[in-house]
Amino acid sequence: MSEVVSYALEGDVAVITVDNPPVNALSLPVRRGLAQCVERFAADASAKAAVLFCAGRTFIAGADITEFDKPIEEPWLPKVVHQMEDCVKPIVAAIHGTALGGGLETAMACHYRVAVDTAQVGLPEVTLGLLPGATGTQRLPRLAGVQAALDAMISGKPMPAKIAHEKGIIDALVDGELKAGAVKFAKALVNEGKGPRKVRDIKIDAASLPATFFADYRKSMAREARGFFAPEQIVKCVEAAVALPYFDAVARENALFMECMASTQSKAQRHMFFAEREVAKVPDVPKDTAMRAIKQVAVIGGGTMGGGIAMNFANVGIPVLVKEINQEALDRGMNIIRANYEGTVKKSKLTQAQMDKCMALITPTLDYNAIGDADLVIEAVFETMSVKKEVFEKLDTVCKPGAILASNTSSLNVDEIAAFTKRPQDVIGLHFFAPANVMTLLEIVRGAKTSKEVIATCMTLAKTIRKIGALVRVCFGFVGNRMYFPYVREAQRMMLEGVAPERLDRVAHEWGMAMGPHAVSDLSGLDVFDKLNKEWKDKPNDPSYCRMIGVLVSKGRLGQKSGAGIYKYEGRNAVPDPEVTALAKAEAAALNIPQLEVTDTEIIERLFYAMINEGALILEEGIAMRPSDIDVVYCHGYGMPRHRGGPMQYADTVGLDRVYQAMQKYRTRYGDLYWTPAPLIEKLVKAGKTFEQWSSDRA
Ligand code: 3H9
Repeated sequence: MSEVVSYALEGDVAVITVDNPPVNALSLPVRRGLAQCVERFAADASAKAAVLFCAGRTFIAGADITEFDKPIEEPWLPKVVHQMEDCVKPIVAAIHGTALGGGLETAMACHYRVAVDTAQVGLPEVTLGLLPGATGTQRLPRLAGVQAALDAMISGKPMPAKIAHEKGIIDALVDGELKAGAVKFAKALVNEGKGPRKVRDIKIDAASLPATFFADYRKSMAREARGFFAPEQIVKCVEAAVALPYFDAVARENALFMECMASTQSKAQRHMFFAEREVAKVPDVPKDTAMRAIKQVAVIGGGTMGGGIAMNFANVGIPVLVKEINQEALDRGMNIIRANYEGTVKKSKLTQAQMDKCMALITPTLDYNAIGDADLVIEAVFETMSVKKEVFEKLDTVCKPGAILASNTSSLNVDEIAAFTKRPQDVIGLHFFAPANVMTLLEIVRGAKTSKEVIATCMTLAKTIRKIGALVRVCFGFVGNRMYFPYVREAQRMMLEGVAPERLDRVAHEWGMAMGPHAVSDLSGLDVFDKLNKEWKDKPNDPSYCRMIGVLVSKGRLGQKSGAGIYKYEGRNAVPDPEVTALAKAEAAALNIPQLEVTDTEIIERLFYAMINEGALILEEGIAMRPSDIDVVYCHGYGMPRHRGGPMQYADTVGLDRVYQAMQKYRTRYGDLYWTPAPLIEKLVKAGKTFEQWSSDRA
């Protein structure tokens, strides 16, 4: 028998147990083991029914994602699930933890399903650029109905066992010990003479679907699915479920699954799955590093950023003080927080009682001494070193020993900030992204002297407040903003060369960015960029560098907030402004910058290759630990679509040799200043390697 799947008898019930830590993924040995155990059960005259149970923390959490880059090895999952379904004696799936993807597909091939009420079930394949490829697209519509099945598969979100029970996916909820409950359920089947029941035999009531059902569904998912390949494939599978005989539809599912698996999108999304787990691992900070308890937080500065940061802690039940310099600013800040929560209540995403609980955890204060007991203080004040100095010198005097002193700086030198205190080991950067209560990224900036204890505490804290923490080192702009500057630089330069802002933004948006760079600049405030440029000590010696930002700011065009920036605004609607085009033309003439015919391909190359080159420099300097950490930063903090997998994965997809050649082309046109390929890129091109290979070579 297999090492990861075992067979035992409990009276006349066979218990087939999968034990493949950590999440019982359906690796080849599990599939083989399942096939063998089902065969043994079928042949075992003493067993009248079987229970499929999983050891450890969860039921099967899906196919083994690590196998998707390798050739398929038999028995492939669709074959195994049909073998189970065709068994002439009943099999009961006993679900705890998360039955996901291939896990739920296996459960749906069993004849009955029971679960503990803490379990969750779902088909999250879409998040990996895949579709449920082991008959899930055929079975879920039969059990839960076409609409509910599509909703589950297109969102990829798991549902609690109770809901799954209501929808008919689960037959019974088990109180108490699961295995015993499932065996009891199986025995009752035997006693009542109930045999196997095949989900595939359930008829889908096609006549009850409106004629426009699928067309309407496609429209309704268009926004969420923009640019992604898998959602449309899933809809096609469900159309097949409705229109075709079961096995024809399964063949269609299989063909569409293979297309997904071979796609660069799925490769990128699978890369993101592992990147998001890898990012939490810090080689020089062992897992058992002592951590500090964070029971009280204080935020210095109650502006939009400070307020958003405070909400993160209140949302998870951690009391937080918000300190401002005067009552007016404090009231304004608290009102913004309240309005934010009210908006969420209005959208029914929070109850009034939950909002009240959160608000009660946020205490406004004007008194520095009030924060003396805080375990973590996050400064979110003006982005100027002199202001940071004032705050950190004060924190050093009022905070208790052992308190973590964090700066929400988006670019400034954390070591310099740490030096304003006598406890640099306790100082760290916690860079939140606006809106801080929404964006999932937290860039955690370790200074030269930040202690491992403080790093470990902050990495764990990121998870506590439901963010993804990416650990980086000190440089101007850290990882995210430092790579964003060349991207904005190219967007700005192309404006001078005659590329209309709305065209450039459209091309970037079509590539997959949530918003184009000009629209983001206007949203963040052109003055913010202008100030950052002024704070940057090693700014490129180039008068054209982000020229239009300075010009527009000098004319009071600060972006959305002033009603005009790169665009003019009618409400929140950005409208192209001929005045800006004329200004850009005049500036270009003054700087002797020729007007160019720039293709869409060039727009993409210049925006993203400039970013990628900076990423390569960042890796060489050790500012980011891995290329995949950079990808996490970009997909979680900068609106890059998961189907691209982040800038470094995108570079690998395009091919570093192509990136390199394009850079050489721009180097010839613009000179060495911006377009000299990073030595790491040169090295990898010579070796014929990718960033990913470079990363795994070093691991
Ligand atoms: C599928 O099923 C396709 C089929 O339809 C068709 C086939 C023909 N494979 O997340 P965690 C690893 S597609 C391999 O930190 P948690 C993970 O990398 C699949 N490895 O734990 C990590 O490793 P490490 C559909 C996997 O408790 C460790 O397990 N299923 C897999 O926070 C712990 O993971 C999904 O998409 C896997 N499937 O969350 C579900 N899953 O320790 C994917 C996890 O070395 N999984 N690992 O860093 C999850 O959503 C979460 O892992 C889960 C547990 C909720 C289960």
